[in-house]
Amino acid sequence: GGGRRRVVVVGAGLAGLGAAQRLRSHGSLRLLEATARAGGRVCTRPFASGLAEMGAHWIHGPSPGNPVFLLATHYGLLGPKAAQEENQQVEAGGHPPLPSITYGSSGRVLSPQAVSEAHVLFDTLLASARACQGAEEPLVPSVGQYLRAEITQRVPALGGGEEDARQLQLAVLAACLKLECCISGTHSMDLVALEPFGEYVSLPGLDCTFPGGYSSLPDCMVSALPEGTVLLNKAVRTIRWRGSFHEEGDETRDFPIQVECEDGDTFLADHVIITVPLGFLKERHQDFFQPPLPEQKAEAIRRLGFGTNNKIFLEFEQPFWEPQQQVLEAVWEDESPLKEPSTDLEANWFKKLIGFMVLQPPEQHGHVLCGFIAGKESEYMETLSDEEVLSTMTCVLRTLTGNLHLPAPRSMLRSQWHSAPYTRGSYSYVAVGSSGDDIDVLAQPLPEDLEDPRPLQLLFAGEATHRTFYSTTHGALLSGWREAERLNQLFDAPSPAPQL
Ligand code: 6YU
Repeated sequence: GGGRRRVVVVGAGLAGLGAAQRLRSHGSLRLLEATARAGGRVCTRPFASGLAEMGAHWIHGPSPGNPVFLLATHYGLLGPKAAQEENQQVEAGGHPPLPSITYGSSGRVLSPQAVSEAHVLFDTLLASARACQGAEEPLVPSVGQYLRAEITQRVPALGGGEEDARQLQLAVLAACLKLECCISGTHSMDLVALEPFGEYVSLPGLDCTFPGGYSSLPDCMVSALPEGTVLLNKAVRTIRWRGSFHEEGDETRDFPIQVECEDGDTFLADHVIITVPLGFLKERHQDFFQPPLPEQKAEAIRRLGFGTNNKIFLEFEQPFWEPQQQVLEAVWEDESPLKEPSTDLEANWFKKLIGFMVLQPPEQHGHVLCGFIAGKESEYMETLSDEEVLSTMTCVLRTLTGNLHLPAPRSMLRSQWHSAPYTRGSYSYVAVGSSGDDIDVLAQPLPEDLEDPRPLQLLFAGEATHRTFYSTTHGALLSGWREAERLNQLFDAPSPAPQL
């Protein structure tokens, strides 16, 4: 039975907490978390007069097929609007249509009609990129190359063939590509593989947020676990597996695994569920596992993509936007998807910023904008001081609004996911040179063969192990449940006859 088996879960994000929640052998369960809090990439911080989501922002597709939506509803964490049936049926494809205004780099508001024309074209091209799934041999390897080829074909007709209008269309399309980089968590769409792009599944429902912060969900999950299950500030250094380890003074019980922490503590186990981010695995997998992982698994870790998307929160004394505006989009008018992007990060990093979302409602948050920026420019931003980021953002907003006297924000807060030693980026994507099969390989337990005398020593969960919901909180949660269920089945199975 499962009662005598010792299970260690590494990482207390939604995958680790989900696994702990579902395991039916709580007596000997330990959840080791490197940082001082549970939640991982779900991380709510106080900011201005409200809250700032440093990581996950929305429930993508809040509908009955979404386990995060169901769990949040069960704990009573969602607002009345999210609970409405019609809200759950909207097919928004992940992008709620919010009232927006688009600023150009010449300091003017761009024609909503021109902007919307480019958006409609981009959405059409993106949908056709998704439809390349299963294509025998896609003509180009990446989503970026595919989109550029399609845009190139349409250049003569763009903007009705008039030169200035055409350039504006191209500039808006360049901004659309940057937004797509944020969504995919990548530096460039040229890094995102075309053929598997359509494997990602969007659930129905109008994306919603947590009124009390996304962290209210992992907080509830921790509270529901037996006291003492989660150990914080317990960073795992090495997982020794395929071994034979004993507690001091007890030679009768033999464990295949020893988990060694940075502080010298060790935990013996029969099974370890590893939920550390792919970014951490990419950097550390070679010495994190002793013996090292089999080559096929190491290859999947190297090949799959893990990039950076960060947020910059700005608090203002007074709003400079109209109350109905919810999105302020930024377009650099001389850009085009058909031109090479600048590589001078120091001079141009801020141009990767896609614009800002207005945090709602202002009565709760104050006058707060949330900017998004992905890729190498985002990683460069992480190396700057708070003062430098704040003054650059002030310049950007003055340029875009054409108001050189726009007051500087009162305060600033930004995420730094690439520098975070236990994350090393934001979320995973299927990179050029990899496929959905790599996700499945990453998810395979070791040893997988249930006939092995000590099967399922290492189990792998986390958003990057979910083939259709990677990069999301529901993908993370489902992956944790999946691995818990795998162990539950092993525990429930009749033990093989002892071999004599
Ligand atoms: C979502 C959203 N969202 C924005 C930003 C980020 C992410 N996501 P965790 O990292 O949580 O847990 C692992 C733990 O392990 C952690 O606590 C570590 O400290 C610990 N650890 C590491 N090493 C250790 C060691 N050695 N020892 C012990 N412990 C160790 N998801 O649903 N809605 O709005 C966003 C967003 C800025 C950074 C997001 C969003 C992603 C989720 O946050 C993320 O997947 C899960 O929280 C991960 O949970 P976990 O348990 O796996 O790891 C076509 C197509 C395209 C595909 N993409 C489209 C979808 C768009 C995704 N959108 C995201 C958007 C935002 C804004």
